Amino acid sequence: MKRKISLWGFAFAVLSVLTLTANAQIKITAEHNTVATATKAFNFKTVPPPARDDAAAKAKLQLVDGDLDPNGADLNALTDGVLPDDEDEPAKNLFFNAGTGGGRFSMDLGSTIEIARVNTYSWHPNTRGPQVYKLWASDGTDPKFNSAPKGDSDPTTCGWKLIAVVDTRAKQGDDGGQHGVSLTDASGSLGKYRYLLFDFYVTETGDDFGNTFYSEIDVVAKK
Ligand SMILES: [Ca+2]
Ligand SMILES: [Ca+2]
Repeated sequence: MKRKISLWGFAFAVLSVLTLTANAQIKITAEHNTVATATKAFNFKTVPPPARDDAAAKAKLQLVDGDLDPNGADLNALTDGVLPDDEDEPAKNLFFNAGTGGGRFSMDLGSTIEIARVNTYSWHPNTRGPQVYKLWASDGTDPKFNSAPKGDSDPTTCGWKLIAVVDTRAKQGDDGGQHGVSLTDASGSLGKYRYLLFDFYVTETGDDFGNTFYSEIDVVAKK
């Protein structure tokens, strides 16, 4: 288990550097409601609240690498439009298994669409609140396209484009509460894609419980 954590951590450090040059136009908006202010409405300053009828609602999700925590929900919880009612509700969140360094899953939207934004939401009273992840996207047309590249392989070598590296951990102070992230592009479109690939990472390795409680992921089609 220790080995797995360091592997994912290494991949994260390497790819963080690459992203800075790859996607200068992508805007990452990360907002936070503290434990005291978070409510089940998931209201943020500018990040829209989670939607039930977004383009991810009918997407097919597949676990590519890693183990989900049996105390949590399955992948469908990310796109079902259902939100936890309070800050520590394992059954309504997806999270990777305790003691592991996170994992990878894919989302098939069914057809290629122009994506205006991708929003991710999480809620937990302490270190499982913030989000640390990478997102790739693909239209699936590259002859080398692999829809399920394992966690130790670089998706950009098999038809994926890195969209964003997200890290909402506070530089200092409390990370607990609700985190809402919205990925947009200055052009109004993130691009035309059918497949999304997420790597979720632990927020800390001080104990076995660093895997984030993810409540929902929305993919919003450009109108
Ligand atoms: Ca949704
Ligand atoms: Ca949900």
